[in-house]
Amino acid sequence: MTNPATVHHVSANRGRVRAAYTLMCPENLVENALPHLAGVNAMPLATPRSLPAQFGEYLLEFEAGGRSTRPLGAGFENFLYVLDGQAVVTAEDNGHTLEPGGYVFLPEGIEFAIETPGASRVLWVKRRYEPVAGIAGPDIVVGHIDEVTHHADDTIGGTYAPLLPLDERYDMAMNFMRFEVGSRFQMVEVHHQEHGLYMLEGEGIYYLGDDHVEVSAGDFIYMAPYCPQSFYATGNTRPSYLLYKDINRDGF
Ligand code: UGY
Ligand code: MN
Repeated sequence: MTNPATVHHVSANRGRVRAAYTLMCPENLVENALPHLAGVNAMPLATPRSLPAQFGEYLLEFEAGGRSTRPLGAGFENFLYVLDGQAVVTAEDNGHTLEPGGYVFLPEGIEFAIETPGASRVLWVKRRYEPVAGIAGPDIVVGHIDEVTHHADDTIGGTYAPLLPLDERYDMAMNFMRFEVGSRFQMVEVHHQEHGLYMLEGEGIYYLGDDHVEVSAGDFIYMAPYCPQSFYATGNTRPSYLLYKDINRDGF
């Protein structure tokens, strides 16, 4: 059973689809299968079928022994982040054993296999790489959230830590954002990049378009280009989220 049966009634639903954003909460997610994944509940959070997402983001719930049965990721660059459990990602004959907070980025053209010895949850982000003449493609990146550098950012009232290099070879960022309870953005951002936001810890209030929505760990928000956005950190523990953002390209 995927979801604890805590929400039975539409009046308690928090999921939303609006012109500029989608909010999906754990109680909204429906079990789903994808090809070449055995023993894996592969739930799309954002795809081109939602608002105009130009990337895919999936929550993969592995049973013990869940695995890919053929190479995955062809035609895309791929990012995998372990939320809990352990996952082994193999690419170019190298096996990467990822613990919670561990991640791997594979440039387009590198396929991968994935398996988990025990039950595990993994976020998978994929997009088609946008090459630019005269700029080399990105490199493989393997890392862990405990090893990244956190930068203070007054405009968001918190810190951000890039999990990937931000130089112009990369057309996507995955940033770990963390906030002190009671802090808030100092501005309402409106920008041409889109976001996939997965709440890792804590809770807060997200201002999206014309709405204020309560969010907490396990929630996912897709923000379309130009979606007005601002965050207030509430609750008792520091909220944090993992944020996909397209970078270094203008979308033409
Ligand atoms: O980088 C960003 O655009 C980030 N500050 N946005 C967000 O957290 N909603
Ligand atoms: Mn933003």
